[in-house]
Amino acid sequence: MPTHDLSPIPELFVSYDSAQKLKVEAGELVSWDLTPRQICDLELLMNGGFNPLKGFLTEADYDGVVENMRLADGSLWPMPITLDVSEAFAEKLEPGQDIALRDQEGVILATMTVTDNWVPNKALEAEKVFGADDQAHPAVHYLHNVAGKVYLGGPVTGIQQPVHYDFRARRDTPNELRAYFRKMGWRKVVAFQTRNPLHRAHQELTFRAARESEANLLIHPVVGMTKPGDVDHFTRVRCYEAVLGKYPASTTAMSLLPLAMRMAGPREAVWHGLIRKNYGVTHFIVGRDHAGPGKNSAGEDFYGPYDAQELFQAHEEEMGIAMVPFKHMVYVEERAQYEPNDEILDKDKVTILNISGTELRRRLQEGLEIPEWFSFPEVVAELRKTKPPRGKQGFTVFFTGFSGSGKSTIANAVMVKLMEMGGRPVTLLDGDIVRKNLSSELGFSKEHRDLNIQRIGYVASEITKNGGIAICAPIAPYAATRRIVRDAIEQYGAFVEVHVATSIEECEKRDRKGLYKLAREGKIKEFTGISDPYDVPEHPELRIETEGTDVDNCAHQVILKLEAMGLIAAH
Ligand code: PPS
Repeated sequence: MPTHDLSPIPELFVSYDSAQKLKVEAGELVSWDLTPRQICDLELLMNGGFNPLKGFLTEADYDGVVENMRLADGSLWPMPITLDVSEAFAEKLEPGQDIALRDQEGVILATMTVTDNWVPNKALEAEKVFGADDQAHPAVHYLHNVAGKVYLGGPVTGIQQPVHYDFRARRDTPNELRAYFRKMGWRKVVAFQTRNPLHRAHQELTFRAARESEANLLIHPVVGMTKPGDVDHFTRVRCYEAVLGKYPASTTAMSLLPLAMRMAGPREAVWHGLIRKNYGVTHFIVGRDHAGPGKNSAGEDFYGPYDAQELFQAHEEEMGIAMVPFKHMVYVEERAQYEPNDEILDKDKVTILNISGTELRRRLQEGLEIPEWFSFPEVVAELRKTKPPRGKQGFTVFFTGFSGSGKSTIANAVMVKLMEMGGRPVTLLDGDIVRKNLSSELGFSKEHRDLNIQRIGYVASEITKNGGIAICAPIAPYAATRRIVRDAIEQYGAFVEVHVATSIEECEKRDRKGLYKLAREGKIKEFTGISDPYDVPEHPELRIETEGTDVDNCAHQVILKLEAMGLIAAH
């Protein structure tokens, strides 16, 4: 049994007076504007959540962590915490140079002495840390498409915490939670990590876990970054607050963890355990498929269901935090209570009820009943507020295909049909319109095309978030960029990718704008399909063959798809 040492752990902050002085001096330094994920990592580095790390990993530490989950000095650490930057930024730096780390508004949060500056082997990192170099894994996708090419390592000096305006009273540093446990006399604390709303089964299992370990309970949800598509943390925290009142008085606390998850399954479980240990926790609940990223590109799970529990258990002693395996709880109708599935001996005589995550999302999307045995009415009401039925949510239809494939014509027809139906505002972001109004300075290099598509994605995601319909019709030749746009939009509503699959031969034959002729003559460079690549979408929601089909019929196929997806009411 781990001893419960609640003395303060080291932080990376300097004193208030030194911070004021350092902040002025840091104004002169070369500065790096942190990404949202780096801000999360920096917060936990500075406040001791990532103890024993003293900064972003050096190359030697990184190599050890990737290879065998150990820092160069042999300490257990499963996750590379790296400062990824662009090549252009890295080139400017001298070895040993101090840089300022700023948040997205330009506030200096810390300085860092750059001792290491290297180009990582990302494919190897993906294989070792996430189990496969497969971009269906959100962290592998991030690694290859969002993270910079170069990593910087070195010690960090903390000036101030990132500012949070939301739920301030619910945010604690490791030392604040340690002090709270000391004050309350909580000698054993079991933590529950979550990125989802809590329903009755979770309340049952967490309380049982605490009772069985004779411990107090800490609900410790992640509010940094979770899996794309998760319920936003504002909604979740309101849900958690409603559930908190269902536990017996003074047995349970809740605190928000500003962690950027990686969904790395087994390694993530060990990482979560080490972080909780820093927060002064003695026991940690690990469930089936803990921090699982979903299916890989072959449609199989990335990790086995108990891999996380096994890896955690193998390091439990060294970590100094005990694992409480998560029991799969189901509702037994006859006894009107939740019971662990593997402890029900009379399964043939009772009715076992369960609603899966997918089924819950379906019921919310379609505005169907969610029974009281499954969740608390307050939680359901919160979820319904943020997730109205699909027919009332915003969405984006994203056409992609060669120039002259018919994207704009079909998009226009779809827009008119949707406007005729009414109900939600419709905006058309056609390739040419965007290039005139949003991207007039851009050309057709890969970099410029990516910027163009990201701008379209940004506008479409804002429209979707606010309940409108965005219809986009750019060429969007790169699969990775389309994926980034999809992830951004799916946080708020559906993303319907429509591949207008007109062949390049047909487009060239039609040559409506005379551009193909110019491209063949070499007068237009980097022309998609002629002298520039196009990644054919592998799994679009809809593929339209336009050859031999009139526009009306093509547009009708899109409308039928939208109806089938529950996005518009059937007529
Ligand atoms: S991209 O790749 O998504 O940013 O392209 P997009 O913004 O949709 O712009 C494509 C329109 O610009 C014209 N055009 C070219 N297309 C492809 N390659 C090159 N080099 C090029 N130069 C100009 C072309 O008319 C496209 O319009 P559409 O509506 O697709 O025919």
